[in-house]
Amino acid sequence: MFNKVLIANRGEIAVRVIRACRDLGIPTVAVYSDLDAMAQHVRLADEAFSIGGQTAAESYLNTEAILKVATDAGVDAIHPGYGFFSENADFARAVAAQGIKFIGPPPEAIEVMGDKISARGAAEKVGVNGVPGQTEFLTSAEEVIAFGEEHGWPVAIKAAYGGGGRGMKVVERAEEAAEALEAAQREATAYFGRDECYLERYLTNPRHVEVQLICDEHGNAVYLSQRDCSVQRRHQKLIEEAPAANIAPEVLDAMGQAAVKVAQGCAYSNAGTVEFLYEDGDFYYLEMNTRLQVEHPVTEIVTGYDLVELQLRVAAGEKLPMKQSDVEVTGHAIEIRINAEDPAEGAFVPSPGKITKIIPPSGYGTRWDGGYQSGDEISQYYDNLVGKLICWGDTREVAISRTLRALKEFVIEGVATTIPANIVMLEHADFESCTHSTKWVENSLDLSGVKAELGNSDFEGETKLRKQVAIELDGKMFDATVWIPESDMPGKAKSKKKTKSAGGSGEVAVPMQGTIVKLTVEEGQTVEAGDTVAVLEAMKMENNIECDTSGTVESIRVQAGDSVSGGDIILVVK
Ligand code: MV4
Repeated sequence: MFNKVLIANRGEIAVRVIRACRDLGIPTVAVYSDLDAMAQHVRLADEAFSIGGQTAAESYLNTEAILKVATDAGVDAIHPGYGFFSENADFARAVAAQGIKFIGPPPEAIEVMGDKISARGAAEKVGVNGVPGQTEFLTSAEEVIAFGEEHGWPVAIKAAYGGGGRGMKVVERAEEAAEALEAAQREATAYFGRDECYLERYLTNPRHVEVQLICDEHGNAVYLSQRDCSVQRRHQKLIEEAPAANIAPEVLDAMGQAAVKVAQGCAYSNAGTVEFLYEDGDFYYLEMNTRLQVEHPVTEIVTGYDLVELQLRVAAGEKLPMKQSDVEVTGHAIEIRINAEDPAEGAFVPSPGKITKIIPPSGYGTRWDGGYQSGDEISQYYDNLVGKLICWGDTREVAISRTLRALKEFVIEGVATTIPANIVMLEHADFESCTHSTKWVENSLDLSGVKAELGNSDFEGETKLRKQVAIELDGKMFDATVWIPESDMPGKAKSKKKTKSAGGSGEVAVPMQGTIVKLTVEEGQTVEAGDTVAVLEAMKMENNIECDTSGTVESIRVQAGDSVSGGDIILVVK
């Protein structure tokens, strides 16, 4: 086993890996950006080293700085967590070149699965079917039209080097082909630096079912149940569960075996997940994620295996401790991703800021995997995940009611969270009957009236702090939520972080950190209040930035591809 492990990550996943190492008696080394000097993963690790910087690119994506810490601290392995360097073959190779073990799959397997066309090829090679589609790069809109006429509409244009739904465009009919291809290529270039795309038939109402794998370096692979991750919005998963409900056991078993074949076909080792779309009794291979996933805890709960421990053991050269026939699935587990976002009737507006108080629920069948404690800051520079609530029960029904109990107990103050929306989802009959699909949240769930109590005022004026207070009325205690302007709080300076595109000033500011994908106006052009002037990629989605004054575009201060911070003025209308 390893002598010392560096965790090249932050937040809840860094905390999760540190704890697993500690369970095994392995000392840990954390790295941190300037913003994370006081973060929970830093407090928890045995040693912690600054790598400087604020943005991900300056810190958790700084190979040189991380490798220097690894060498200085004398670690013999690096765990990448998820995101950041977890699926980066170059980083995995750079780590290996220092004589340090990368806790993840071989770089060759990361590469095969990183390119979605070769990933399709890897499945085809072992007889696993993807959605009917192309294995070559798409070159023209005419090809899209020919494919649609042959296989039927709609057709999906996907970025070959993409993932997470970015760069995917759905084409309903021939007339849309040219524009959709242009948009897909533009998005692919903005996110992944390459514009190659390919085609697939588009399934209109699928469920997202994925198979967890663990593979050792001796050719053994087992699948550990499945997860249903169909409750998502704009490719952001909101709720995940294990096992996948409402699917015939033979189908699930075939899916598990297909996943094992895909992994063995590319000499895979360590933890990985094979994603499928499931529709009308059939499943189709989609892609393989070559990392530990956010939602791994639901699998741990129903199978009884600690996935991070298994990752460490197989990376250290140990054989898998189990065979496929040893794996049993018990009960049902549900994970809720709790994000610092105001549900805002379905808009899900980021709500970064200081968590003034957090008391996660506990009790039987309740697990909290978090990355923050009271007083910690959710920074606009990183993702909004506060942590994950995982609840389990003997049956799916029990798991649902326990999750609801726990969510209603959750105390979190200072930032708005997705909890009110999570409650609506779990109480919904479609979720209960497991008849929802990946389209459910966006197309049929009604979130009107669902928002952070009294609203997140961050974009309206002064920042207000949410506070929970107890009120006694007639000898009975009631909980109440109040929002107090920050300037009224004792010892609080007026918030400086607020900047807004002030009505009438003509200065258009972006509401959050991100990348300018496109400018839709030119200098000298006449605009009306409410017109879209730019497209900002932030929080993994494209957001239209509007001007709030009518007039002429006087100056444009950014160009496509620029990174911007929340509050930056990108354009002036006079
Ligand atoms: C699809 C699809 C339907 N048909 N491919 C989105 C993310 C990326 N992993 C693949 N995605 C999809 N690919 C075909 N041919 C529907 C989706 C999709 C989706 C997939 C999984 C989970 C949520 C989703 C939400 C919308 C679309």
